Amino acid sequence: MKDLISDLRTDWTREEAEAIYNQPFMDLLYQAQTVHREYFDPNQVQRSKLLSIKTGGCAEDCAYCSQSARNGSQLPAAKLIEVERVLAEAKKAKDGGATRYCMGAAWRSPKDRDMATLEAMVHGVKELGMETCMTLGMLEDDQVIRLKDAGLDYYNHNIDTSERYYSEIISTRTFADRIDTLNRVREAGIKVCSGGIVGMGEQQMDRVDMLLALATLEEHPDSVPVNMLIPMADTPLADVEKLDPIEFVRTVALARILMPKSHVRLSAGRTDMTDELQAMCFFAGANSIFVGDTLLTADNPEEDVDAVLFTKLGITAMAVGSHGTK
Ligand code: SAM
Ligand code: DTB
Ligand code: SF4
Repeated sequence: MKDLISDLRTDWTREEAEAIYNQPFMDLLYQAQTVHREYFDPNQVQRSKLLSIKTGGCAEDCAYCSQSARNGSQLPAAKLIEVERVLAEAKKAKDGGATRYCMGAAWRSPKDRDMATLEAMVHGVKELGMETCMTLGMLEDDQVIRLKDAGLDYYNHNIDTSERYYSEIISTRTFADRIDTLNRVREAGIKVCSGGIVGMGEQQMDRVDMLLALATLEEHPDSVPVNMLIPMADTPLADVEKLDPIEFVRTVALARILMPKSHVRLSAGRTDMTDELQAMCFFAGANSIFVGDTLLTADNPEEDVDAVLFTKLGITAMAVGSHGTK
């Protein structure tokens, strides 16, 4: 094993990333935990809450998603929900200990007629004292500026997989479209949340390349969600072979080592993970989760189940605005 001290590098090479990913598992975990401790308290985990503000009927064809109108699952298309409902839900989430509120919409991109409502949501959630995050699809320059001016702290926009595997998963937009939106968001001064999904039938090199793409952006994303695919009925990935959990932990560890100061989020898929697997992910450097019993459309562990896990592991909640310095 080489040098354990990790700087904020954006010039990682594929050879370096592959060597980190493929080293003996104990060396990988030790390196990840060592890097993690340089920037974070290893016993603190940040908690975000998700809300689907516009569900179903999406024009995109993402092969993993229950909300695409093109997938067989045909989740009915709902309208953008009311601001009051969002604020009532956000208040509950805050009372439950979440520090960041993430509002997600099943859109290719927002329509200009929706912007005023979105701005009001951001404004209202900020007034509750929570960090705000939205995930609305691709954004134009003027939309990014309006959201920034409304007080949006984070924008989630996942690259989902490697550039090589991307067209196997989505045909209605390109990897380059995703990177364009990420650049716009960063240039406007909104913090970037970007990660992807593993367990979609990709190769090991796709997992490595996905993280390499994020780690070689001009700046590392502030948050990197690593989602384990939740197989959705009637989607093209409904019956994909399950990923070996050790590969999942290796992916989390590589994210931590390449992007030492980012919040690495153990995102979708926790309902099917054992306590031991989640503990190993935290040891590998994951330090953020989604809380509450629902993600956007899928189940997530109940609050009391997470509370028991945190107690068992001696993990405490990270405060609002803790950005990777101990
Ligand atoms: N429509 C917007 C977009 O795609 O950018 C925002 C919402 S979308 C549901 C947000 C992210 O959730 C996706 O990019 C994907 O990474 C993740 N996701 C969606 N369905 C998932 C599933 N079945 N399993 C794991 N992650 C999933
Ligand atoms: C992210 O990376 N994962 C979240 C959030 N960003 C928007 C979404 C997970 C969705 C899981 C499937 C669902 O609930 O429909
Ligand atoms: Fe639409 Fe987002 Fe689902 Fe893709 S992931 S189908 S863009 S809601």
